[in-house]
Amino acid sequence: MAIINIPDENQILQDYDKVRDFLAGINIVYEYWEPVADLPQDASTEEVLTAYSKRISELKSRGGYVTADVITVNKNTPGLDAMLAKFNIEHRHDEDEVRYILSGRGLFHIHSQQQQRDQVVAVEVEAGDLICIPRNTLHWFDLCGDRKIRAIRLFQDVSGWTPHYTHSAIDRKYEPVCWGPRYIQSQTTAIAEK
Ligand code: LAC
Ligand code: NI
Repeated sequence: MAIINIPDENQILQDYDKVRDFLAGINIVYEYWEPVADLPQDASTEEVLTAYSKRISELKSRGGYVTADVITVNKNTPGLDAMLAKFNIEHRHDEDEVRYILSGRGLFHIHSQQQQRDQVVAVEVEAGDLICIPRNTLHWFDLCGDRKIRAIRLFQDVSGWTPHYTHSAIDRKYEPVCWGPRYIQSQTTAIAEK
C-alpha cells in the first residue's frame, strides 16, 4: 500500500484510510485494489489486460479513459536512464495520469497548488495501488532502489500524455527517497520474531 511523505513537514502517513483521505484532499484519487491472484510475474501484456479487464472497464467508465496498456520497466530496459530522465523533472499533462501498479515500486512527487497552498507530497506506490493524478497537476516520478515497476496505464487520448515541463527545478530540492522496502523488512522481521 502507498506511503506518503510530506518532506517539508517531516510527516509520513502509511495507514490506508489516512493516505486515501489525505490524497483526496489534494484532489488525487488513490485506492488499493488487491492484485489478481495467480497471475505470474512474467505474464504477457495480453494476459495482464485480460486478468484485469473487469477493473479496467470500471475505470474506463469512471474517467472516460479509452485505452489501456501495460508498461514494464526494469534495469535491463534499453534506454532506462533516458526514459527516467523524462519523468523525474516537474511536468504536467493535458490528461489524467492513471496507473495501477502490478509489481515493483515507484515514487510520485505531487506538487499541489490547491487553494493557494503550495505543497510537495511524495507518494510511494507498490503492487495493488491505483493512483490518478488529474490533468494539469504538477508532478514528477522516480523509480525506487530496485529500479523496476510494472503498471497498467489508462489513457483518455494518448496524445494528451505528452509531458509539459515547468523547468522550475523544484524536483532537485527533493531527494527521491523510498521507504517501503525498509518498512516491509522491519515488519517481516517483527513477524518472524514472534
Ligand atoms: C509519466 C509519469 C511517470 O508521465 O509521470 O508517465
Ligand atoms: Ni507524468
